[in-house]
Amino acid sequence: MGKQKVYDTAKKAERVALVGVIKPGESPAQTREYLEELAFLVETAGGIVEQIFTQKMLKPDRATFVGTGKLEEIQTYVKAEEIDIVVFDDELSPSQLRNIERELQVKILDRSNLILDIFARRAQTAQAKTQVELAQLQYLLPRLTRLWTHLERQKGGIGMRGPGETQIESDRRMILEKISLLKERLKLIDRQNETQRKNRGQLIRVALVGYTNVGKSTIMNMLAKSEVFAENKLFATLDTTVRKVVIENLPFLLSDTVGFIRKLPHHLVECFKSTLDEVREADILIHVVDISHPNFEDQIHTVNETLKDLGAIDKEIIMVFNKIDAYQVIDDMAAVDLDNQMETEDEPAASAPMTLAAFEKSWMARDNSPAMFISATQKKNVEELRELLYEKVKNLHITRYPYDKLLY
Ligand SMILES: Nc1nc2c(ncn2[C@@H]2O[C@H](COP(=O)(O)OP(=O)(O)OP(=O)(O)O)[C@@H](O)[C@H]2O)c(=O)[nH]1
Ligand SMILES: [Mg+2]
Repeated sequence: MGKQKVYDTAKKAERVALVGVIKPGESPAQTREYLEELAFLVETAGGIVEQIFTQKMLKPDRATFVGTGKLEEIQTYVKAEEIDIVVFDDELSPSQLRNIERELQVKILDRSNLILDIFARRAQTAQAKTQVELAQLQYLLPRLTRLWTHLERQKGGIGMRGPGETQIESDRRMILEKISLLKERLKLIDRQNETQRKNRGQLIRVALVGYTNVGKSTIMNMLAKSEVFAENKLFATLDTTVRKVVIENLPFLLSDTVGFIRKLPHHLVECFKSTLDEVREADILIHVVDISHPNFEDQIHTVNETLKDLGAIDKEIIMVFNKIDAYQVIDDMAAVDLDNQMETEDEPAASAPMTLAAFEKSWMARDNSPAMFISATQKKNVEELRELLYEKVKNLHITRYPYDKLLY
């Protein structure tokens, strides 16, 4: 880990261009947020975003993702500005990848392998490392041909068949063997973790869930007085941490886990299912939201969809709106920077800005799951959160263990 960091910073940061397709019905503000998030992912991976290309399309082009005219425009820019990597906001099919690479002649990444790359850097435990490696190999498998045709072309275009094909076959076999080996290894780790979880006894289990970078680990540290790694980057947390928390004299278990993001690669969700067992088996979920983020309602939606996917949406959920200290009435000047780089047209009027108090009111009226508005870093309304947790955990404990008078 340490070594890797030294190597990364010593190397010149790679220059990156982003490409996104604007779908019908998507507002320019949404598109801007989506691409800002992609830019944040690139920064987290150590790159510098130099330019953003967008194109309005019904759906991405099957062969080249964007239209050929746009691709030429990107090609001209990439050459002139010595861009190292072009990152696409959606997962590219193997043939799209091949076609685009042939045109642009630089490293092409899509959203999926960018996320995989960040996960690979962040993974600490054997479990996370194995999960990421498995996801990477599964991503690679259908794209193997591309690597080899590329190589063949460099050697002088001998054609697609012949020795290249044999090589692909043996590579495929090797990768398949590795995949089944990793799956076995994961099963073993899962069994060990399961035993560990069973040994934890009767304590009520609470899990922090939410979009990436919303403050889950910061809240964990605050409630559990622990020191889980938190920072302003995406996916600071990959491994689940569980701590025993005692409020008044009531103990329960609190877990902090990997954050969600839109368009999380499918393989990755599959591979991380066991890390997310903690969420599936929790009694209460604390859904943390970064209310200072312009797109936080979209993020709530993504988290709810992921929870549905995991079969965890029907649990008791406490909504915690964090970062109220940074909340500001959103005005359109906020993201001028990105606007200048993007060619979006006639922006419709933004929806009426809302004060925090108005938002609190409207949220409480609309949804009857309990909600808290806090600032973890400024310690605002933290006591109220503790009290609410105490009540919820106590109630659950009483219903579950009616004869247990030991605790309170
Ligand atoms: N302004 C403000 N910043 C906060 C607050 N809580 C957390 N942060 C910051 O938000 C960033 C992300 O915090 P984390 O706790 O790492 O977030 P996370 O949800 O665990 O993120 P991942 O593990 O990456 O999914 C850090 O820079 C925190 O200091 C808050 O109440 N107000
Ligand atoms: Mg975290």
